[in-house]
Amino acid sequence: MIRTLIPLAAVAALLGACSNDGAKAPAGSQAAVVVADALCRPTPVGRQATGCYLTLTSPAADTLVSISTPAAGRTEIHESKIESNMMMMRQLKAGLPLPAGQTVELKPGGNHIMLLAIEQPLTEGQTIPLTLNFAAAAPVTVQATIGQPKIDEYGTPTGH
Ligand SMILES: [Cu+2]
Repeated sequence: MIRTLIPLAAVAALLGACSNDGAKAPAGSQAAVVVADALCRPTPVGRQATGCYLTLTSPAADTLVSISTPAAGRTEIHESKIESNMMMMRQLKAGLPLPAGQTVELKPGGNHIMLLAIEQPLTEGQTIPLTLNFAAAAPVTVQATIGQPKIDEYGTPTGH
């Protein structure tokens, strides 16, 4: 097992070295996590919770540990799983791992940010700030649009 892993690790190191040659990363500067396409669903009538989706690309291995926003009393990072035909959500208490250089997608039916204890209903077209806190990188604040995602929990296009 170890014998087969060593050559793979060597190849990975070479590939890593190659891609680093082209990147302009001045020594001492901490590269920021890139956050894109932040979207939160409107709060359903009478509900104080909703889900948010976005993509994260961290240049170095890191962990999304928490989210802060004035729009919600509490936030959690959730995973979704279909169990016995039911969509179940569970909190990722240790945060969401971000492998180096990989785009991690938070989307309906997958990992997502849960806003809880929302006092002011979130309505379509509004924007709210989301601050993402990481284990190593500096926090990043993005403006999330309130709207319906293009796919539902089961990956079916919603027509939005
Ligand atoms: Cu959830």
